[in-house]
Amino acid sequence: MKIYYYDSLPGDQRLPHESSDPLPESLLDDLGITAGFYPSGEQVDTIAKERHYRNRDIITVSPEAMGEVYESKVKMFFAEHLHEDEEIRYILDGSGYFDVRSGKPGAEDERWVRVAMEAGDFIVLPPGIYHRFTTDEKNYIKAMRLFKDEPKWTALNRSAEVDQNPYRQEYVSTLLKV
Ligand code: KMT
Ligand code: NI
Repeated sequence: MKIYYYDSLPGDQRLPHESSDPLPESLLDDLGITAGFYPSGEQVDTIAKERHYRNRDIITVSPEAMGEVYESKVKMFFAEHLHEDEEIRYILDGSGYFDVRSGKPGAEDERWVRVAMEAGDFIVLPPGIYHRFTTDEKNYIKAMRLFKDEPKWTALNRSAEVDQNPYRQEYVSTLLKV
């Protein structure tokens, strides 16, 4: 797993877009994100149990697996959005990028942070954090998606209205304390 500020220069979203700006050491913590490496799936079972996750599925995002809808799916995953539930992903194979918003909302330091993930990496995004996903230049990732109860797919794309969502407001209040 590699973490850096996204350079925000034009160009395909699947390129690394790595800026050289130094990243604060505690950034993921400050954002309420848990991430790491699990060499075996057993540790996923443990975290799922601890957090009362009862459901999971496995998704492969690639042109082979998705056919002609691949490009539109990749664009959809890349729209900035939030969920009212945690988002847990465990990468089984391939690689891709999770971009998460850092900084105080609306402030100049509200920047994208890119988390480059590969097999064995996991990430837990808190409810209310704005984020997006893309495959990288290899166009292949296989990931486990974990859910507390029913698969809750609802992605709320960023808007003035979603900025006021109670889960968003709650998340922002934790950021302002940091
Ligand atoms: C997401 O949250 O955008 C996704 O689940 C994308 C597929 S998981 C690699
Ligand atoms: Ni999401």
